[in-house]
Amino acid sequence: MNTEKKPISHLSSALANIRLTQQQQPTNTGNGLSNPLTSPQAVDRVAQYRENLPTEGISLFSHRSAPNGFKIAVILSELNIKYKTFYLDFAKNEQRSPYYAEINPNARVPTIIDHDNNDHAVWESGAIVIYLCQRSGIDSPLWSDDFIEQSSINSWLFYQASGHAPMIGQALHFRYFHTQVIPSAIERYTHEVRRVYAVIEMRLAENREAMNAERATSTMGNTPIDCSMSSMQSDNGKDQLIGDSDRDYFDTPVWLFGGRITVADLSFVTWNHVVDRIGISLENEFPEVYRWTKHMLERPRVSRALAGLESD
Ligand SMILES: N[C@@H](CCC(=O)N[C@@H](CS)C(=O)NCC(=O)O)C(=O)O
Repeated sequence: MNTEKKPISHLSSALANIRLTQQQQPTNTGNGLSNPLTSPQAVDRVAQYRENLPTEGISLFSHRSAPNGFKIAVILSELNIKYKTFYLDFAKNEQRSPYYAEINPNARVPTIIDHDNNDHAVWESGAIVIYLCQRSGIDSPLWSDDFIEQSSINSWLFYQASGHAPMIGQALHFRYFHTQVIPSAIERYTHEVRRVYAVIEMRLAENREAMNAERATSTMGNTPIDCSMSSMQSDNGKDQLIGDSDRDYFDTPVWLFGGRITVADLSFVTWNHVVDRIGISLENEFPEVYRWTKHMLERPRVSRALAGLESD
């Protein structure tokens, strides 16, 4: 039997191959801006790009193994916005290029430049997601035209950006990149990631119950005999009746808010994709989160974005 662990995506395999020099280099100051570029060509690449910007669509500054960057690619793809990705090279400290710092003072990815809007730049992934929704128009199916509903979507967006991604990031850091092995730090952040997923699991399970209660109420009394029922042998040899509604109890997708997929759900997908790297099995530990992630990964525009393909 082949016991080699198969990566769940090119994202997780890229992450598995990352070395300290490529990702989290220790820096002297908070945002690392005092750490100069290690290569003059790096300045040129970002500067050159900014001198010859595309005239339409969006430029996305990302990195080939950055879940926060792919998060924006997924949203751009789902909103069907034309975009071009510029992959920064962290090994050359391109994220600390002064040309990049002008559009992202935090020197991280992602950042976007909107060429259809006077080359307006937006940084911080949560802010970018909201900007893209508003840019697409309030009737986007992934967003809402109602400001109360928008606030509920935003709660999940902020939860993802402030609670979910950073905790996984810290767990990865202490597991793979920290200069010393500190078991208590690994344990603390891995535990926190589990807590974050437990909140989501609970929400999805509640939504599934509500969906099924609603279905039961709406069909009650309408069909005295369910024609979709089929016979199946149980362990004790007796026939059992299994209805389609039972069979698809778990197959029907449930979403965080509003009974439909929104950017709130999609903002989690890239990090869910790499969480196995910190020893968490969504399939075994958080079955609703696992099914939810699977439904998102099956969307053609999500898989295209994760494969680095930019438009239909
Ligand atoms: N809060 C930021 C986090 C951005 C972030 O940490 N990005 C990572 C990649 S996923 C990065 O740019 N790392 C480069 C570095 O640490 O120098 C966001 O959501 O945009």
